[in-house]
Amino acid sequence: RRCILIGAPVQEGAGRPGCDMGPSALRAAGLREALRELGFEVEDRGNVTPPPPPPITHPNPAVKQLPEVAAWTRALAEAAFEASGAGFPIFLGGDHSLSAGTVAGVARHMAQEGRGLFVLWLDAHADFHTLETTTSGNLHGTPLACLTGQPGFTPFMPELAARVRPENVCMLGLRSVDPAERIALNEAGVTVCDMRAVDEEGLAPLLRAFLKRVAAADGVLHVSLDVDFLDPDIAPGVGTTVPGGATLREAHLAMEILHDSGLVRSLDLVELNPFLDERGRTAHLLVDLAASLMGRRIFDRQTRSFLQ
Ligand code: DIR
Ligand code: MN
Ligand code: MN
Ligand code: MN
Repeated sequence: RRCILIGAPVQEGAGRPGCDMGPSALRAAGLREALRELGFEVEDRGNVTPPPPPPITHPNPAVKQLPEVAAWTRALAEAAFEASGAGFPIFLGGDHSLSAGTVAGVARHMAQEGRGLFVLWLDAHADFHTLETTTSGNLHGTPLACLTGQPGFTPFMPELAARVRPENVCMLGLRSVDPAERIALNEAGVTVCDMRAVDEEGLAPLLRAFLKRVAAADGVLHVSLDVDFLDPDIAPGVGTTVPGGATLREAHLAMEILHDSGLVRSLDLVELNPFLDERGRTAHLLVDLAASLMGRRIFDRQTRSFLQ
């Protein structure tokens, strides 16, 4: 029952500055205290510092800050590998490019345990651009393509590319997908639950169907929570708001179901931009969602009953 907090003040992958303050805001909003209240021992390992950026350039001139992101993700993969052997790591972002590192590190640990890693990607966006297809050049739009082995990443991030099977990934909350991402996703075999699916079928059945697959494969789950998964009305502190996101209760319900599944082993909290937040409102919401994922509840439910 140990939680390990790892700060990842990465902002080089986002289009605007401010995500580097995310780890501080999450700490100030009481993440450690909320976890202690749930009975966890909390070990805060502080913020990761990246090694010097490697001398790499990409032929696509749109690509921004690839050396910096490569340095960050390499360091984070190492930190994630170590932490996932010692407890439940929570990675405090930082923009979403960091997940190329954290997920790769967790996947490496789980492979040693003989467990397949599944990933739940809660996001308005697919983050499925390759270094060739990105037009914004913001590398927070690429981590899931890197992790699932889409072409072109290996020369730049050899230790991170293709660490997760595309069939083991479920995206939930999508409502902003670029044309090149749509084409790649149709080929890749990733499970895609867009906001229309959430509206038509409900979040709980979609999530349960995925969790059943994780359990059936004896897998374990990493949750990557992008602030813009949430509706901007409840979570304004992010640089890439998209209207029509998850409601407060949908988000908590997802976390509550995930907790009851007993399958989650690690978590990213990413894209919080405290400069755009309203007096810590979004930071507090993320702390509350993390608490729900880690076991805060209204009343007890029969654990794992949904998996029967
Ligand atoms: C857009 C926005 N697809 C891009 N992406 C993200 O820039 O590639 N925004 N991830 O948060
Ligand atoms: Mn282990
Ligand atoms: Mn994202
Ligand atoms: Mn996003």
